[in-house]
Amino acid sequence: MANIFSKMESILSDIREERTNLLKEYGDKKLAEVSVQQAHGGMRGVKAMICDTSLVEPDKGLIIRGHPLLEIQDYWPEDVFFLLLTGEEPTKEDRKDLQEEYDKRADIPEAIWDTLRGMPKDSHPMTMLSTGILALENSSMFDEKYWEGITKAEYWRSYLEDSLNLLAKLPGLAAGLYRIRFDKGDPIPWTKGLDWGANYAKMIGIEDESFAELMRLYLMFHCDHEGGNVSANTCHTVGSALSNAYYAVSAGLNGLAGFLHGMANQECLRWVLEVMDRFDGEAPTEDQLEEFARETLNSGQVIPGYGHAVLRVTDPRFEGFVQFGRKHLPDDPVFQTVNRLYNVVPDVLKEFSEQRVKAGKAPIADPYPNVDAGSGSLLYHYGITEFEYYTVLFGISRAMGLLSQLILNRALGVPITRPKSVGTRFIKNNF
Ligand code: NMX
Ligand code: MLT
Repeated sequence: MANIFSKMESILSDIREERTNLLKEYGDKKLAEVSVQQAHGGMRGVKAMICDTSLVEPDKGLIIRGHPLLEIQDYWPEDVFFLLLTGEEPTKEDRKDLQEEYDKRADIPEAIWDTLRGMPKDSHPMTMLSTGILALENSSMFDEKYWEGITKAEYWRSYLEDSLNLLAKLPGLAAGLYRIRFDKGDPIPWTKGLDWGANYAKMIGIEDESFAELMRLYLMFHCDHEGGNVSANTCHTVGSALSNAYYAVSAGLNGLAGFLHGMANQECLRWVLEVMDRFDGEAPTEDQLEEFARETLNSGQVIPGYGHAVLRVTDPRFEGFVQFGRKHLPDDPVFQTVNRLYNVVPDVLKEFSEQRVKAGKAPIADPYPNVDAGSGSLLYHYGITEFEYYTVLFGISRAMGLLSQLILNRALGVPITRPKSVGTRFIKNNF
């Protein structure tokens, strides 16, 4: 049995006891009150769910199990999955244990490739990812165990089995669908003994050590963003009905495919290339970029890669990607454009926000770049120029956070999600 199972066994009784005591002691304390504005406004700021894998502080960004992201940026994806799930810092053996598990579980049945090859030629890569995950659903261990009649206390174990199977296959699925969708040849199989990030790099067909390094970083940076973001929240809700990990992750990733969520990375690169096209593919000056940003706002569109529902500072994930770019591709014109945009866009957004407020509209709460403002320029540099694909990479990384939250929720017996809705008449009659 993999060490990760015994590790979970050893920590679960404490976590369960802690939860029971916490509810006994503080069960009737109030976390939040909800205003009519919040109920109409995407529940922004309403504290109404529990998530221990990570936290997003408005002035600090992502903190994973107490570690600010940039302080653990040398973690590999295997390490961060261990940390998210167990809350403990991984050892070299923990990383190796997960790698051995992935080696055993990474093969992708031919039927999955047949399914993806049979899809419309212009299918969006996120549709192919989600479909590929659903096509793997017939192998769910949880469903099998549920029909055998396992107790609730045992649910987490088969969710963890399903999670390891899915995580092992996701890099191959993502790389293979890229090759099918963009006519790059047949999928390349998993290489035993190679880590998750480097395996992905090899399977997409880019054999370059600095690209493998980028993939470890990229796949680690997107892993989680607490519980309330659209993909995590969706996965949480679907999983709460005891839909298995395949259904729940696929649902979460369908949310990630929204333009205001993970799909902003494709939109951001589309926007950057659009302005570069005007200047023959060269990096435009800051004045030219400022004008372009104003044009975008005045035409009623959002500036992709800027703004956030929670953050009020530059996203540390963006900072980390800029650091990588400065080291590996400082002269790349796309990367230079992204950097110049960072010098001008926040002020343009602040000015636009003031105009909005004068016109009686809501301010733009966060004028700074989020993760999606920088990631695409790095992928583009290494030859992944099909920007419709970028959200797939966000998705396979995010699966680690979704699955960690899902396993913990089943281990703690978190009940089915069912908030109460009220109608407009209720508000009119009651206030
Ligand atoms: N460009 C133009 N307008 C913006 C922007 C932006 N980048 N960000 C916010 N606004 C507008 C927003 O559309 C809203 O307008 P209205 O009242 O007319 O509907 C107003 O400012 C107030 O919104 P906020 O309270 O600042 O932001 P909210 O929490 O509602 O939304 C985002 C957060 C992330 C959806 C929003 O900032 C946005 O649309 N950003 C661009 C898309 C993007 O980069 N998304 C990726 C987020 C990270 N991720 O990976 O998921
Ligand atoms: C994320 O990584 O999920 C995004 O930054 C969106 C969010 O946190 O709401």
